[in-house]
Amino acid sequence: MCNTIIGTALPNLPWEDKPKGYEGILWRYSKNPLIGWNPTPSTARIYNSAVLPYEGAFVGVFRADHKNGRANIHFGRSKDGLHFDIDDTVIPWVDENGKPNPVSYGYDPRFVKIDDNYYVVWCDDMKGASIGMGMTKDFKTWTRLQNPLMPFNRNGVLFPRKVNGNYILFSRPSDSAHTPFGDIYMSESPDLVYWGKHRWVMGKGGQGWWQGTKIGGGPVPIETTEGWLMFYHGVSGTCNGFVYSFGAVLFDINDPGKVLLRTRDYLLTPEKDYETTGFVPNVAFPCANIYDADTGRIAIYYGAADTYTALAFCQIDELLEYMKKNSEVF
Ligand code: BMA
Repeated sequence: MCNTIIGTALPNLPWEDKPKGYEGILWRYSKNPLIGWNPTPSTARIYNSAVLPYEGAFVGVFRADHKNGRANIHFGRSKDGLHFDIDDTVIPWVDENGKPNPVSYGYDPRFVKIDDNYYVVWCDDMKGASIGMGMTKDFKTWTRLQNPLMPFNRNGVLFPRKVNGNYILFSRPSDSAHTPFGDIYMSESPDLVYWGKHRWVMGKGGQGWWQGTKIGGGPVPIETTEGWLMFYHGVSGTCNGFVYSFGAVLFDINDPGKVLLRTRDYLLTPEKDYETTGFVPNVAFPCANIYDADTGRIAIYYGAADTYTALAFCQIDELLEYMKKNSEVF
């Protein structure tokens, strides 16, 4: 029994033991990728997507690049968290009065359950990249909420509960295009409508180069006895383009803007063919994690090469012990 993750048991968590002799803290699912090219009639690639447990099975919001090259978000279900039945049509968003309110494009969704509501936070179009937010209770009616922040911004990550009476949203302010810079900021709201108390949380850089160009929040943070654990992506610029790896960071439980530990080295960088080869080579982009609080096992869904959906695993105590010995906070 592991008591480090503050959450519920998930005995049907997708899982595979660490391969014998493997020295890393995070290991890949041996049957990756989970989702390959042209997964549904209207979509060319499904990646950078988010999954949550639901009634003994799983639900997810999926970033789908359509066959005209434009991205939008689809809903899907899975019995085992490994095989997905994804709608061929986009999520039918309505406004707060129930009128259709489609998004012009949407990508990199995060999915979070707060009380009995399921919130989607994605990269939205507000005359340029911005944070979109919406919610559903039943995966049938999908209500778009107001955009929480001004453009330009991406990588919105909503915490799974209020902290000190406020909802917490991480974001990565940027310019409109494929931004060549970026740090993670935090905003607070009492009601998911009015956002303020904006502040800087963590920046690119460090001794290593893997996160030297920009960083961005990843999956919904996991509440643990040691703090909030979040995986995040770090980008390095090479003469052949950007390389997206990911690491982990631990924040103070009562002050999520305070970094306690941060992996000095990446936990996963593109190495496998499905990560180094695809629509955009050399991208590993985590958007979701699910976990079993009883065992401390964590499964991380990440997009690979802007083409595939892949899965990796770790165990919370092993990860935290590693982070204590291999942290660089700057
Ligand atoms: C980012 C986002 C991600 C994408 C990554 C690599 O800016 O657009 O969706 O995975 O670039 O192309």
